[in-house]
Amino acid sequence: MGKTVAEKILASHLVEGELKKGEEIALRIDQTLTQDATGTMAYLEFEAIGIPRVKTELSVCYVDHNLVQSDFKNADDHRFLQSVARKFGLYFSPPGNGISHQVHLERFGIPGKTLLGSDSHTPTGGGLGMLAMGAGGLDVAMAMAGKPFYLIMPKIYGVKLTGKLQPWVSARDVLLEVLRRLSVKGGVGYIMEYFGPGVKELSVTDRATITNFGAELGATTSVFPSDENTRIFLAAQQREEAWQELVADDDAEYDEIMEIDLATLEPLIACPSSPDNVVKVSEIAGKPVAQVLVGSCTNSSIRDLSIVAKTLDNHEVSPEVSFEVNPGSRQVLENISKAGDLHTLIHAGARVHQAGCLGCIGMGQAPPTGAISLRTFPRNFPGRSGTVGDKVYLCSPEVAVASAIKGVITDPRDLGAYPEVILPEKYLLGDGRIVAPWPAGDDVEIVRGPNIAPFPEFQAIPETWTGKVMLKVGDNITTDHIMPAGAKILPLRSNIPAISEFVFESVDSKFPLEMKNAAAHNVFGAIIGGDNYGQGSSREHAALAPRYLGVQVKLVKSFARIHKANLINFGIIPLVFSDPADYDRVEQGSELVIAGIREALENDSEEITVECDGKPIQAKLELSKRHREILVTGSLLNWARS
Ligand code: MIC
Ligand code: SF4
Repeated sequence: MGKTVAEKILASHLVEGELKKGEEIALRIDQTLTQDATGTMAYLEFEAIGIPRVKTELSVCYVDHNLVQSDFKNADDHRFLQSVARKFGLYFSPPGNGISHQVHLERFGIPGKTLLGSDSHTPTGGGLGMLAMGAGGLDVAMAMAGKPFYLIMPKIYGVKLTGKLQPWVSARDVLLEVLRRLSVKGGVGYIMEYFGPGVKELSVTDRATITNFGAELGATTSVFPSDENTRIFLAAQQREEAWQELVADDDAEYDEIMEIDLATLEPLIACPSSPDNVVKVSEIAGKPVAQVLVGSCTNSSIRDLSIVAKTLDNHEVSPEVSFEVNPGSRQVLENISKAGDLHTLIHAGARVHQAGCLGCIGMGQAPPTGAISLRTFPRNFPGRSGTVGDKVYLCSPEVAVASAIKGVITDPRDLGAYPEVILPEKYLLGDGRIVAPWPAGDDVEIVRGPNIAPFPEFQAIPETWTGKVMLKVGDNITTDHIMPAGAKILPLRSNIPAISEFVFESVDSKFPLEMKNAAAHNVFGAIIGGDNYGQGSSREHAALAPRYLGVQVKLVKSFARIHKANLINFGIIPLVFSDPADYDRVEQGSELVIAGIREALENDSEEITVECDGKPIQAKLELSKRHREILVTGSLLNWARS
């Protein structure tokens, strides 16, 4: 039987297991990336593993999230990261150089390779034909140490593209359409693979918009073939030698298929406060907007900013709108400035910022109270912008700029002729600030500021677990709910005791204090959740900080992939209701007893009884052999050491 692109890459990187859907497999990882907000912890973990130098083909340490330096903390972390990159043999991409995913696509991505990144949008690399996956920092640290990456062999969801996009409709709308059809949990357990005649109508950066935003489906990753467009992109990056053709066999089979005729798509928009809350722009046109932000790893390529600039050629930004542009990388900035587009943006009234994540993770750019903010970002989870009760909409650069001009949500087709963007054959590379790995053996000292706290140690789990339900939440809880980000909290990412004070801040601000009071009486915590618990960011802090506070069990209807892996890595037992209706039988404050949990893990039991206020409830242990061993020792680090 023929193979899909994903299956070909999986097969060539398989080191343990069999490529049977639903079974655990281990993959060799060729490249890794980290960003600063998850990277500080990942390198503390790498240090704890005790390997002197990274063992991958290539590893890059990016600084793109924590760019606002309101005190010493972020600046200290930047220096720490620069020094670990030197010591352990990584490339270092400094602040202002761009968003990890954009820069990696431009300068390092290679078709057919595997990439593991400590950020959920790592699948951006799928636009180049890589198998690029997000993971927790500890999994990335293990990959840097030369260990394989473990995952449950996903199913393959084929997305057949036909036709050609109409003017003013772009790659963003393709994935908004997929999200509209499948929802934020529709991709869980799948690799989304794009094929069909419509693929050749999309450039590599269009494809990267789609694979990046595909993270919001909960998919393991998304991938495009590597074809002539891929060669053209790599040639423009002066890296044509990295190209190889990689396409699915004609008789390849997909587990599911959906078809999208690109020609039938209209401009779409995701309404507050979930990426799958999608409607046609024309349905909500006319609502006043206060802020329009173009940028993020989803939509900040040269093409994206050029189309915005070309549209603004004959227009000005409405005085009612704060219109801001966050370029994806220094390369993007250099190229749009050489082409004159940067001048157009500035002249038309844009506030142009340094290249980086910025407002996408609440690092500045919070919108005004009660006002609509339109963003070309991937996420609009409640409060992520930094403003309580925010109204964030997600859309294409075309919809963003049209709305910035008119001051109201606008279908860009109302603007008339669609400007043409002609990209140069060779880009200015803009990579002069990237520092290549230092030679091995150089005596480098790691620079540690006072913001870096030692890594917490966790105990093995007991034979019988007793504790209390400290919080009960509903469906689609994001890691932004569990461990919020933003300019105030992000600088604490390398200090678990400090950051744990903010766990579940927007859901129940008393949670950390109540956990501490419980811990003082030796009472451990459980959290009850609904479906797709832990969707969104890969931040392992959403497991690590609750664990530090004493959360040891999570009992939910279903988990998001990366969060579940992070829970296991830090010794939190992930239980799934055998009967989802039992969710209603557990209350906040319920007392839980799980007798024989250790034995159940050791004996490969697939179910366990949880006594809830004296009444039995059945829960599933959906865990591999390796997961069980890790949970028994208390954490992946304990397991690796043993
Ligand atoms: C995000 O977009 O949520 C982030 C911030 O990039 C995260 C990583 C983090 O929380 O540091 C992600 O996507 O994994
Ligand atoms: Fe940065 Fe936003 Fe992309 Fe996350 S989603 S990596 S915060 S730009």
